[in-house]
Amino acid sequence: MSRQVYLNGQLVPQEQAMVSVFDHGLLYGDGVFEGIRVYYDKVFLLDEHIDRLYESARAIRLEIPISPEEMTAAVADTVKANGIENGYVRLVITRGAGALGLDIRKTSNPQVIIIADTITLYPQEIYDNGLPLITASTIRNHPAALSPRIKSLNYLNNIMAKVEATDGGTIEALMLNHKGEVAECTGDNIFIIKKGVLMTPPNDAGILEGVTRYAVMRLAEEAGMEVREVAMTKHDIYVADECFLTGTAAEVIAVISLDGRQIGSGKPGPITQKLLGLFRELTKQGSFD
Ligand code: PXG
Repeated sequence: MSRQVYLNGQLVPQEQAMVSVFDHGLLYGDGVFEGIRVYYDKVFLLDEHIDRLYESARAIRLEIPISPEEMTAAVADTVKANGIENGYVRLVITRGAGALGLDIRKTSNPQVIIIADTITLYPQEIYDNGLPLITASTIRNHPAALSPRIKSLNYLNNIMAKVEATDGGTIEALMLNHKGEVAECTGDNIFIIKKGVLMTPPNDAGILEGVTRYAVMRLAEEAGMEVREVAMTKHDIYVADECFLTGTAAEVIAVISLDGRQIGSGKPGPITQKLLGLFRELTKQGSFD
């Protein structure tokens, strides 16, 4: 089905939604993006995604030519124009076309792109049985090289780790940071449960601060659980009672093994399933307020 794509203030048929081959988004991966879900006609946790988009842009000195309020309205218009009740929204902001060189002062016209489409979900089998993880040899970007907190168009680091996952016969890979600590997966954050306490690596472990991560931490707290952001190593995962991933596409997915070593019972655990249930309730609401 042909989509209406938002491009710089206008909805155009997807065949006409084009950017220049001189765009620094293409030439250098110079830009930022967001991936957001639409559930039951509502764009899920849109404010949180918009905040992260503008923070990512600020971090790379990219000025988005429209305000967050205008972006919010443009997302709603694009979702409506495409009749998406349950689906996916991709926001992309590129640096714009420029000279063949790295100098951002020689670029102009950042491109603002919003795509609304349906989404291919992970097979139900993964939710029922959980996911085996492998550890990628590719580590997460060093924070002093390119902060993992920026959701930039430069995803090669994660793509290389994802290749390791698929080569290893699974769909996600654990990425360690430059200190050998657990960071996150290629497109998902990671959590463990030990003696009823929910734990996840902190920001300074070199992670993208996932919106789903935030939602699950908040839901767990509201349900009376203790939640801690702590540095962890693979050892903590091996000895955890439960382990799961969070992400826009994944929602909440149980992890049943790491590098062939069984975690907990080797099946999706009860707290993981409870949190998935609470998360799915939240998707009906659309936001916390
Ligand atoms: N870590 C990384 C490195 C990510 O890219 C997450 C964690 C989870 O964050 P959210 O906010 O989604 O809970 C991500 C998110 C895509 C795509 O199309 C990628 C993500 C999200 C949506 C779509 O590749 N990554």
